[in-house]
Parts: sequence; structure tokens; C-alpha cells
Amino acid sequence: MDKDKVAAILEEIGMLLELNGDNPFKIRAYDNAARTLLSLTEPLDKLIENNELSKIKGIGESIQKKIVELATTGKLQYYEELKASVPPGLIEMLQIPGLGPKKVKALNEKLGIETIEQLEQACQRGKVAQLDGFGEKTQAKILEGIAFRRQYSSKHLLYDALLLSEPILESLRSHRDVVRCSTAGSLRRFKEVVGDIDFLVSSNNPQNVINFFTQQPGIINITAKGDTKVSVILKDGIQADLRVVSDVEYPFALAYFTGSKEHNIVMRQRAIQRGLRLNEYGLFKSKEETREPALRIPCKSEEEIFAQLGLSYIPPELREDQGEFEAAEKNQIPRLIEWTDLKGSLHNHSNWSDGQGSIEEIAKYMDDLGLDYWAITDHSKAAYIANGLDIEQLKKQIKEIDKVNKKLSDSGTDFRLLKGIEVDILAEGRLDFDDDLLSKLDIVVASFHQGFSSSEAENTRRLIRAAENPFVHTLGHITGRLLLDREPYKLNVLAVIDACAETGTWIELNCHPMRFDMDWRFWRYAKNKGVKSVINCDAHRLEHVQFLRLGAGVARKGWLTKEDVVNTLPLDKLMIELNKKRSK
Ligand code: DGT
Ligand code: CA
Ligand code: CA
Ligand code: ZN
Repeated sequence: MDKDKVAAILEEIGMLLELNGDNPFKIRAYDNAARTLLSLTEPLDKLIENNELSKIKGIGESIQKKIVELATTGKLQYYEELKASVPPGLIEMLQIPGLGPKKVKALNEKLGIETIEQLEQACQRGKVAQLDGFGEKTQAKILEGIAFRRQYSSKHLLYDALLLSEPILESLRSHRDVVRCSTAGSLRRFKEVVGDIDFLVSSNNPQNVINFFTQQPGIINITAKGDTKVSVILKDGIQADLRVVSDVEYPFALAYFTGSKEHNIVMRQRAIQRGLRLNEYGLFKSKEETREPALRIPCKSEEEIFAQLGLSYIPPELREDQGEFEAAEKNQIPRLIEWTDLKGSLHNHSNWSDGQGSIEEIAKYMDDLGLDYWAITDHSKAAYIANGLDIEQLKKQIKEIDKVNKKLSDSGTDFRLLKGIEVDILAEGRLDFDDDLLSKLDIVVASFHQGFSSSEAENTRRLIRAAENPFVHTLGHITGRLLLDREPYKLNVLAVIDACAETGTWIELNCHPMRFDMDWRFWRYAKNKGVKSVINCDAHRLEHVQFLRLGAGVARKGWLTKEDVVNTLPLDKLMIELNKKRSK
């Protein structure tokens, strides 16, 4: 078991202990141990092997033993027993925003609530609001949280679906009976949240392919199995459908099952207007529904289907019936950005705030990957939970980055770190640092980390005020949403975009898989206003650099090209862009 999982279990133990009303010092010990564990850069098995765990302060002896047990056996007796001692409904309730162990415990003790259903009823009857420390607001929030959970229980993050689907697709591709294969559906369209995973294969031997598919690792359950179709359940309860068609049908089936439904409807209408019929089996010279092979207009690829219907190729990401037909008719589908166009990320953290890895480690890692630059933008002091930097620390960090850059330059590499900050936007849109300090940095990302209870007008005003600061290059994750977890705070996004256009401020496309913020649906508007995008990892650890690929996919979904995104620029050109707003 790796460090992350062990830390997650330690944290859960802390919550379970709190639910049980255990000793606060003991609870804190588990929380501290989890945090300490996460901050270690060396792999856990190595620390255990070299007997170094005991030297780390912040982890007591008894917890050390538990860590070793977890890391080496993957299980922990103590944890299993503890979990069994708490009703499972109470543990589930912890997932509702605003409900921590203390509140759950109170609900259980005072109202006898043991399940989410009971909690919902109690809220509806107004009983929760009457409890000490709850109130009407909290009660309403709990109800909202329960509804939200229900709505999304069958939804999954794109990233989780990609992690599950990619190895399966690889494996299908290598099977001798598979001619062509692809994912389809919302996953292929790169929707930020997907309902299930759709696979499509062409083959002369569907049964072999289906049998092979059902033997893939990670399949928990087979829910339906036919001659050409099979559905399975993967990890986290995510469903995957596989369809097998003949290779002649493949392009038609791929277009059909990629969707979206709205896009398909327009495609079918276009066919009908031309006296044709389009369905998952083909494009037919027919005025009625058919799948008669003799009537099929042969198309070897999706491109050829689009061409038959008077359209240039429409990339899957754009197939949402959001103007793609108008553009494709005029051959005006833009050449969308590719993730390999990205040269670095301009919003990232280090172990100076809440990230992992020293500045030097980060530089080496990103240089080795072939990136051109990487900005260090740790949190500012107001973000004390995220261990934000104060003025002195930031000044020290600037020196450290200069030192590392000097080393890089001496070693002959062109890769550079940029000095930056993710400065907190405070009340009234003031920033956590003054302009004088901000002016010493290469890149300033201004982010809002509260606002979940303020009004739309107030939040909007704050962000606009921040955009008006000449030293702010870009706003960070402007809506604060966490997909499947937290709704965006109230914001007039269009007004913020307008202000960014006015002031020459960029907008971040934060490509953390739970954020993808700003949402793809707003980027065309921003682009038309001349607002540039910056695709940022918001990396808190080295491997988060891979989020760049996701960010580029979401940018494609927002119709963005290489020219719309500033971090496709080489370093010298980027530096010019970074100076533009300040020298205005
Ligand atoms: P999801 O899975 O909810 O995230 O969304 P999709 O788009 O992947 O939907 P899914 O898996 O139900 O079906 C895959 C594609 O198949 C869908 O995008 C379009 C096509 N499709 C499914 N049902 C219909 C339908 O009733 N009419 C049309 N025109 N297309 C359909
Ligand atoms: Ca789907
Ligand atoms: Ca499906
Ligand atoms: Zn950040």
C-alpha cells in the first residue's frame, strides 16, 4: 500500500475516533501523522526498509506500527475493528459537505439518526435546525448536499474514467480479432463528468472479443452479455459498455455512439434533407429507416460521413450541437490545441506551501520532461490552511528560485523556473500582498478561496477588482467548483470575462481533474472577447504535470487553438506577454 492510501486511512481513523467521542489528543495524533506522511518525499517502503520511520517527528510509536502493518500487509486489524464499531450510515454522512464528525455524532446522539435517509427526513421536518450548533442555514445546506449526492451518484470524473479505460483500450488494441477500436460517448467527447465508459470495436469474431473483454483485470461484475454487446461494472461502480460491429459499420457506429444525442439529431436531419438515412449501421440511400447493406453509401471513416453531409470533420470534443455545424459547413472548424503545444504550467505549488517537492526537485523533473518553463506560485499568507507564505518567506523563495535558475543556466539547460504567487483575493477584491511585492514576481495568479456564502454581486465585484490590478496576470479557478463535490460559488462569469477583456487579464483553465475551471462552456465567449487562456496544472506534486493533457482536452472542448493559450509560447515570447499589462 502506498503513502497516499495509508494517509487516507489514518485520516479516516481520526474521523472514526471522533465519531466515537474518543480522546482529542489521540484524534489529533492520527491527523498529524497523516499530514506528516503526505509531506514525505521518500517512498514509504524505503523508509520502512531503512527503519527511518521512527526518526520522523510527528508520528508516535503506536501509529508507526500501524503504518508498517498497512504498508506491508495492505490491512490493519485496528482499523477494521474500529470501522465495524460505527454504523456505516454515519460514515457515509461524513461525505455531505458541512458535516464533520462532531456534527454527525450530535445528529446520532440527539436525534438517533443512523442513515442518510433518516437525516433527510429529520431535515424536512425541521428537527435538525433546532439542534444546538445547527440552525436553518445548516439544515438547508445538508438537504442540498443530499440532493446533490443523489443526482451525481451515477456520475464519475472524466479523469477516473480515463484511468480505467486507457489500459482496457490498449489491451483491446493488441487482440488479434480486433480490427479497429475506440472509446465513444461522453468520454471521447471529453466531458468533464461521464455517466459510463463506452467502447467500440470492429471485428469478424465478436464472441472472442467479448470473452476477452470480460476477462480484463478490474472488472467487478458482468451485468449483461449478448452476442455483440456486453456491459460490466468496474472499480468505483463505474459501468463500461462494449459493442462489437463489422468493420464496414465501424465509422457509422463510432459517430453514432460518440454522440452527443443532440449532435446526432442534427446529423440525422441533414441526412434526411439529402434524401438519405443515417443510423448506427450506415448512411443509406433510402427515404425510410433501413439497415440494408446494398443501400449503404460506403464511408471508410467519420471524415467521409461528414463529407457526405456537406461538413468538414468535427472533432469529438465539439459534438455538442453548440455551433459546430455552422462552422463545419463553412469549413471553419478551428485547428484545436494539442497537449504537446503546451510548454509549461504557470500555477503550481511546492513544499514551501501545501505542495510536495522542493523547488530544485521540481525544476529537475520538469526540465527532464522537456518542458520549457514552470512557475512556482505558492499560496499567500491568508491561505493559512494551505500553509501560505508570508512576505519574508516569499522574499526568501524568490532568492531560492534565482539560485536554482542560476544553477540551471550554468548547467547549460534553457529550462527556467518562474517566480510567482497564487495571491488570495480578500474582501472587496483587495489582494493579500501589496503591488510593490507583486511587481517583483514574474507571474501573479489571483485566486478566490472563499465566497461560498457571499452574494453573486459581491463575488463578481471581488474578481473584477482583482482583474483590475495591473500586476495580476491571471485569475485562478474562477468559479471555485469541485466537480461532483462542491457547486461553484455564485458568480456572474460573463461579467468577469468582460472585465478580463477590458484589463488584459488572462483566465486560467485550471486542469486539476476536479476543477476544469473555467468551464469549457464559457471559453468561446472569452475567446471572442479576446481573452487569453492559460492552462495550469495547479500541481501540488510532480506527477500532476500530466494534468496538462487533460487541460488541453478541455480547452479543445472550448474551441481553443494554440494561439488562444499563452503557455504554448516559448519562454522569450511568454516573458514579453507577461510584461504587457504592467507596462500599459
Ligand atoms: P453519459 O454516458 O451519460 O456520460 O453520456 P453519453 O453521451 O456517453 O451517453 P450514452 O452512454 O447513453 O450513449 C452513448 C451515445 O450513444 C450518445 O452520446 C449518443 C448515442 N445515443 C444513445 N442513445 C441515443 C438516442 O436515444 N438517440 C440518439 N440520437 N443517440 C443516442
Ligand atoms: Ca456514455
Ligand atoms: Ca453507455
Ligand atoms: Zn493553487
